[in-house]
Amino acid sequence: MKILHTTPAQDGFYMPAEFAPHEGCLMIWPERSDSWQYGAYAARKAFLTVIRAIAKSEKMTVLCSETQYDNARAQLPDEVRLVVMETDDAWARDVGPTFVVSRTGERRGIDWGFNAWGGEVDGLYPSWERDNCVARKFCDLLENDCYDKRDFICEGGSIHVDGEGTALVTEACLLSAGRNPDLSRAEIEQVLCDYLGVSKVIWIPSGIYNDETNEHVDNICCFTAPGEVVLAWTDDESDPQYALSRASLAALEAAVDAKGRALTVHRLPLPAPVTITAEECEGLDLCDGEPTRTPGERLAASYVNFYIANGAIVMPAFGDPNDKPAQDMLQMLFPTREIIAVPARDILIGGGNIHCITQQIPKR
Ligand code: KQY
Repeated sequence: MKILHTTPAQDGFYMPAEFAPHEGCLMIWPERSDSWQYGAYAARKAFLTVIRAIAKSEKMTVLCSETQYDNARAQLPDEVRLVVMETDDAWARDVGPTFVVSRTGERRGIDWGFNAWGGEVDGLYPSWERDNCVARKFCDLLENDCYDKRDFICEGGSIHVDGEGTALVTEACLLSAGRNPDLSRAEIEQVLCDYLGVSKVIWIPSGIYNDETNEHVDNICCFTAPGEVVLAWTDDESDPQYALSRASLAALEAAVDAKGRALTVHRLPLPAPVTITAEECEGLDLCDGEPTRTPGERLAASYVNFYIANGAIVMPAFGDPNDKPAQDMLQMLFPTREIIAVPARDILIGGGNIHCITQQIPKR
């Protein structure tokens, strides 16, 4: 594997859309006891349901610690590849490489800098060096060359692309003080263009209320096809999310993509606010002497956090009346894929959802 110091755009590489065909998917076995309640037992069951759903149509690779290898191997389906690699937590989307492909059938990875969503400013755990090494190690495993962009803090969940020259990001995240405070908005855009191979960046102001990633785009808005997005939506004007979704709608309606198209925006309903219980908090260990959650805290639940597999949409379900309308809308938008709804509360407690724990590996 070569470490590259050129840029994907200058080498003719670009990030494909998530709805383009995949070779496989990367996930990480959950273990961290201040992220996953009661020793991650319930989280593992939820992750396994996601793994089985994706494995129906893609090759799955799971990373785990040395100490969890036997336990994970015993529970994972035989066809899933399990690799020992040390990580700080289980957010494959954010710590795995962002893959780029060329029109001549090559695939490479991008190794962004990772600082646990904000480093010393507002990072979510005190040490992230193992996570920061995952992208490069995983490229090595796949024998894919890897672009070194560790001087730019970026997570996979903070970017979406349409595969046709457009990227989608939130200002709340990409301009946050804990990411790249020395770069201007224009300089950040240039990095995205150079590394994702896009020519247009659409900025929406915010993400989901109380989303501890500084409001990653992958929880509020994503492309479902070129020129089409879903936006997490509530009609409840008393919900703090209302103003955030409204402002993002205005930005999307004012935007055109790289090909000059106006976007069609599908409003995907949100579940009613989901809060963590005292019993769930009781099952979480302290992080650096501090609790990671407090009883009654609102979690960043959203149906936008789905994974697009080759044969399925794997979406989170919350036992909410809007589970079904959200599923119906996704079926309408992805008519050839099976919609698999996975009970996702035990993933949400960790601070993200299905998109956050999965990283797609595109076909070359
Ligand atoms: O991408 C994500 N949503 C990851 C959230 C990490 C939370 C750590 N507790």
